Amino acid sequence: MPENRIEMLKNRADEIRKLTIRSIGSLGTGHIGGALSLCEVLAALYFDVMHIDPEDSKKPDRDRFVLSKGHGGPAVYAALALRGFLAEEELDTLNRPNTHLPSHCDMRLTNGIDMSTGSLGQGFSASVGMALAAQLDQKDLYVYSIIGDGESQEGQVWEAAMLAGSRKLDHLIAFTDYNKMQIDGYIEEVNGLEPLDKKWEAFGFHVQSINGHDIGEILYAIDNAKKIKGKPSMILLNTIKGKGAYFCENQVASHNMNITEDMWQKAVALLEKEG
Ligand SMILES: Cc1ncc(C[n+]2csc(CCOP(=O)(O)OP(=O)(O)O)c2C)c(N)n1
Ligand SMILES: [Mg+2]
Repeated sequence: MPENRIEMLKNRADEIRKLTIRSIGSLGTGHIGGALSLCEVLAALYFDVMHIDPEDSKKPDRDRFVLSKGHGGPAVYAALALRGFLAEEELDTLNRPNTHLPSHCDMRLTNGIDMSTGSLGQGFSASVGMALAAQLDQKDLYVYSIIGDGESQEGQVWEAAMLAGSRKLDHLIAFTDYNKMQIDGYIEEVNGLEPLDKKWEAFGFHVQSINGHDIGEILYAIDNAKKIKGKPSMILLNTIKGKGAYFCENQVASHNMNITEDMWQKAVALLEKEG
């Protein structure tokens, strides 16, 4: 894989991360942990993989993206802004009155958002519906969908998975943001998911488990997923909740927390120094 392609995407992921810390930080509160675990996969999807066009954001044959764990919306807004779907200044309106950028994704409000999400489980069902519709219409588009590991404790996820496997939706490429934490604590302590790969396989998915912060592994896994015929794909992204923010990295408390001006500015400055 060309080195400069990976470097470009790493830089995009860094930009997404800094904008996300800034937008949630300047609001003073939000779901920062589960937004920061997404930065690399969003960079790969928005800046390499997906066929989308900011000039024609509703193009019927575009690839679809659903952030089923809708509370990670701010990271998607950062990606949309960098990709030209939104003005970067809009990020400063996050979750404020009359904003187009609510804390959770809303397709009625935000250019580039394909599905409203936030009620865990529903976004993945919608993704399966989109992939089924594309299959019936014989369209070649892909549906990319990200669920949370805590979200995977919702029964609805598995109903949708059963349909996707049974209908052989090979244009559905799903990801689990496997950051090992949910709102109430560690996944394994609340309601363990292991062996998660075997569960998805049993539902008819082709499964890969990778480092979710490694751009090269993400691109390789998506390429592999596209080669698989007759099965939907699940890519388990082993990630770190709160990745890159010194005040909450790998902490359960990162789920939804208060952030001072000092905290977010220092976090962004540290990332700039590293980068
Ligand atoms: C149906 C439903 N039940 C409960 C919630 C409240 N809730 C919001 S986030 C969350 C935890 C999700 O954990 P996970 O999917 O692991 O997200 P992440 O770790 O990526 O933040 C819960 C229970 C919700 N949004 N929807
Ligand atoms: Mg989680």
